[in-house]
Amino acid sequence: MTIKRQVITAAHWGGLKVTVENGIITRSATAFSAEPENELQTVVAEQVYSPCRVKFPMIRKGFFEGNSDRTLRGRDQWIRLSWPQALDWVHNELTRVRQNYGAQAIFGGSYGWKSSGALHSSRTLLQRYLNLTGGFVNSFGDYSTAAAQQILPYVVGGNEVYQQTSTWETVLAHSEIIVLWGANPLTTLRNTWTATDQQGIAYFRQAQQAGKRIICIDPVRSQSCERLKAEWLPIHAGTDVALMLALAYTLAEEALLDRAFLRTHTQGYEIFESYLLGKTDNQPKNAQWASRICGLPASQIQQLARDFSRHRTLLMAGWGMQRRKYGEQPAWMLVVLAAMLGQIGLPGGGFSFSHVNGNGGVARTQAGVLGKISEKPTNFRPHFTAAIPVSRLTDALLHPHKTISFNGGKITYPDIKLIYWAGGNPLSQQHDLNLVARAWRRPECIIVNEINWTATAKMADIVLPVTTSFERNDLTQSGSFSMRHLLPMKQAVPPQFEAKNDYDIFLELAKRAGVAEQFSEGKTEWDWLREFYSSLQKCGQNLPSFDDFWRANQPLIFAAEESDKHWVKYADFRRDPQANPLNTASGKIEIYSQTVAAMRYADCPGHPVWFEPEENAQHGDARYPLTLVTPHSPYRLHSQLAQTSLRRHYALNGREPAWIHPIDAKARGICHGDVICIESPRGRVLAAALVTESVRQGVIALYQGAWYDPLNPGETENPLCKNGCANVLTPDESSSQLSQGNAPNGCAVQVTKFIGKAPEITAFLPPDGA
Ligand SMILES: Nc1nc2c(c(=O)[nH]1)N[C@H]1C(S)=C(S)[C@@H](COP(=O)(O)OP(=O)(O)OC[C@H]3O[C@@H](n4cnc5c(=O)[nH]c(N)nc54)[C@H](O)[C@@H]3O)O[C@H]1N2
Ligand SMILES: Nc1nc2c(c(=O)[nH]1)N[C@H]1C(S)=C(S)[C@@H](COP(=O)(O)OP(=O)(O)OC[C@H]3O[C@@H](n4cnc5c(=O)[nH]c(N)nc54)[C@H](O)[C@@H]3O)O[C@H]1N2
Ligand SMILES: [Mo]
Repeated sequence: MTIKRQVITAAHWGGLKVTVENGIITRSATAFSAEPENELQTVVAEQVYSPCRVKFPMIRKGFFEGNSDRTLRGRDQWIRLSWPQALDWVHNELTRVRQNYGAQAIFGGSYGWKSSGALHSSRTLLQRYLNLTGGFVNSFGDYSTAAAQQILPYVVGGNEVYQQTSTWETVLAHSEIIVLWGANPLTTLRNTWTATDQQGIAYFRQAQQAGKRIICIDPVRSQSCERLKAEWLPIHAGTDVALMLALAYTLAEEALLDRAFLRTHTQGYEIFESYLLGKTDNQPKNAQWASRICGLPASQIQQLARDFSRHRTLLMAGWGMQRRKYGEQPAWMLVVLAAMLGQIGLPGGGFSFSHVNGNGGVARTQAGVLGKISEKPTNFRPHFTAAIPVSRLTDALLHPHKTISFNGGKITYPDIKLIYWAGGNPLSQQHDLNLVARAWRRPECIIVNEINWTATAKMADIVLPVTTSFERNDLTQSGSFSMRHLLPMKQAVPPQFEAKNDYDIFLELAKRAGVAEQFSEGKTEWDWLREFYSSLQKCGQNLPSFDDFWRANQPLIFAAEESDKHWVKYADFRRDPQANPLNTASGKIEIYSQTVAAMRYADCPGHPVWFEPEENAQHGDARYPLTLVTPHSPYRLHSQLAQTSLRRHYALNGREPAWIHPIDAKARGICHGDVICIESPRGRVLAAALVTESVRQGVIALYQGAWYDPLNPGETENPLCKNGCANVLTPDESSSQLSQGNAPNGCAVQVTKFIGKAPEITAFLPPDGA
């Protein structure tokens, strides 16, 4: 007889219903009856039973034997340890490094998207443990929006990217034109930091059905462009600021700009206008000028400016175009363009940075905010704090004690001797991976808690096997702003092999360090979950008891008040800017910022400007005439789920697909499906040519998130990546001195047909001895 049960849980990709038959997961699907399809929800069983899993605590042979050759990382044998042995090793290494070099030598920044859950949050738990044992070097900021989140507070008083935006009800009622500016929401809304509610996808469909004009400005004809049957403006990668300036110029030239709004609600337009009209540099930023840069016809640019000004237009920005060198400029200039159009604060008009990520615009419900574990126990004050910008780790490893500029100040790098990572995959997700791999030879010890044998785990000295979220109990909310659901994350099956929860690993380590009581605050897993749940009850909601909620095995669904559905961002500011000033220096929208200007950064002056990308076809290295963009994939979350059968949706002849325009392919004798080699000044990867008119000529699109798979790592400086990992090609350069963000998009590459027998992909095989 089959014993069948269903449990409700959740992941970044939404609320899940998991079917367990005779103790084995057989199926997974959405937890809700009507929801946009999301294939990411269907592979829970494959995640849990993956051959990629780390089964036991493991130590690298050379490290175990005291061999100081760190080039062995990534190619050495592995030895199995018992849990007590492994925990002793980790404890002793941390103690040794702490005693010899102090807290500044321990890097616990551990950036990453881990799994959802209020309790089993790997990075937080790692940092809680490190705080209690003497402190560590942290990282700040993120890989997602580094440039935008630093510049926008100067411009509009908030970071915008992680803030609620005008509700969809107002968009559907009032917007006539929706511009997806470098945005692919039907893909990116499939995941959020907690659990996606996917509501935004449904709203985009409604906008399409309502016959709204949707325009995609993107070098790639994205999934959203295709499925929403939108107009595609195939802009050349990295040239958005030129297009925005030309739209602004046309508004000025044809007297279509809202001078009254600029006067009452903005600061510094005149200074910017001198630049726009070419008074400061003899280059009017007109449509003809921009056309040569961005590749769209001048007449189309001019017409677009007229259309925007004559219709209620909402400029919805994605984040890919700011994930690049000078990434502040497109974010800032988008706001300036919207200000000139004068529709900011009107329903359906203006700009937004969160409709396309995090399901912004889905009305806030009354749920309140769920409690969660903290990196600092109650009433605990850390002994030591230091942090570097998250994307500067490679630079810090290679150049200890170097001082860099950041946002008007200075930061000096520490000398890192030990890295502890839990919940990220830097050896696939950080940029210029061959350089990262070399930098990772610097520390004396690298410890990784992982579910799978990722490249990061393979590059470590000690690897501790961790449960998936389907092997433990937790809680999460869905919707970054709506808080629409509260989801029980119920254990579907017991921990596989010898995997442990991060919580229990750090509790064991805390015991060895004599701080277990502070780590757990005397609470069990259930005590924590009850406490988090009660934080919602305190928000005034009439919720069932925790036990009833848990037993019911159902999400709680919250609704928005009618009044909250009609919220328009900046409406109050628009109505009365004196009474409702923005949180900027002038209280207005800063087209020119005295504060930014005073930093005197050549790479981020006092108003938005066009910077010619350094790596480009006209002025760059003729050996690399194509431009690479690295969008997020519809069928994985970064490197997560790359090991599953979702691969069938995108792999071409078993390899990562690289989108290439037919003209570029033909010029290189490349046919659809051919194995190709993509090369940048930093490295080479193998991929398969997806010959398509859905990418602009001159641009190559390669999804981010492939598992780094170096051929003969440690033996050569720049090993070929067999598995098309885009970050072998991308530069480790920073966006600017203001944000010190990451800048992967827009690097220069060349593509050639690969001749001979292509090496097999081994990224998904566990290493020797494992
Ligand atoms: N070229 C290029 N590179 C990019 C980007 C790009 O656009 N282009 N995007 C950047 C962006 S926006 C981001 S956010 C980053 C993402 O970079 P990461 O967050 O580093 O990427 P993930 O693949 O999500 O890595 C999460 C890892 O955590 C592990 N994990 C999951 N759950 C748990 C857990 O409970 N415990 C532990 N210990 N581990 C767990 C997973 O197995 C996985 O290996 O990538 C950046 N990299
Ligand atoms: N399915 C899925 N969803 C995700 C993620 C995932 O990995 N998979 N990751 C999550 C995370 S952590 C983040 S930060 C967000 C990322 O969200 P985004 O940063 O918005 O996503 P991207 O795919 O990097 O970029 C969006 C679009 O910008 C285009 N683009 C790239 N360069 C340029 C340019 O120079 N100009 C213009 N106009 N367009 C350009 C790309 O082709 C792409 O279609 O998504 C989140 N959601
Ligand atoms: Mo991100």
